[in-house]
Amino acid sequence: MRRTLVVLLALAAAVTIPASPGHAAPACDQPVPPPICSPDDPDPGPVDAPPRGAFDTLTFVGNGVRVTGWAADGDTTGPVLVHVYVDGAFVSSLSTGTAQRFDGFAPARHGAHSVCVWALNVPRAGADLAPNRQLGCRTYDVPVVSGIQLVYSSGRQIIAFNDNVLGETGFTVRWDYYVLQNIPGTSQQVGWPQSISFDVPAHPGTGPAELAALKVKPSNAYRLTVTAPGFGSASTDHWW
Ligand SMILES: [Ca+2]
Repeated sequence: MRRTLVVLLALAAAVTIPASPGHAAPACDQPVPPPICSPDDPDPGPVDAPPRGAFDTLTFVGNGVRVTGWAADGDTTGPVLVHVYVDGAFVSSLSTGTAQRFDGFAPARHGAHSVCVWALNVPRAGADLAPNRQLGCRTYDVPVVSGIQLVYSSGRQIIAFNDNVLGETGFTVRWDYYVLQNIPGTSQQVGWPQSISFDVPAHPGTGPAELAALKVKPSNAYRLTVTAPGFGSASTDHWW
């Protein structure tokens, strides 16, 4: 019995790899059952786990995007940094909070854009760096305003539209119209393009807006344009 034990101890000693700096936790000790460590198959040392996660939702909120998802890294129980890119350009750094979730804002403009989210690797001491991980990309296409209409309320002309801008200083409304002139000696007319503009106050928040038209619609109007200075504009074409 004693002899058997001595032999087993000798075998164990024969396959033990001397500890070396930075190899305090041999990876071969971690799985169950452990793989055999031998001089021919040495302990690879600590391994940096790459971050994981998901990019769950993207919402345009009027002056930027709200992004939500989760991110985690096996090398920390703390927060993980999340970087937001719009059209390939870095715009914002977020951090995970409770339950490894992130829910944050990144500035972004109206129009059609792509948003990609990366989880930044948390390095593990003594290991080769794992790469950062792209958690996904999502796109949005939101105009400054949409659904422009001219409506009437108690005999007044009202410019109605869906306001997709947060923080505008006001809107500029422009009518494009034609002035018709007879062509002498014929029964035909020619139309000369003209325009008139006026400002209307800002609309708080986003959503349906109805703003009084400060100048009535001219005859032969064919286009109504609403501009949010600094954000952009949108038009609707129509013969009224
Ligand atoms: Ca890591």
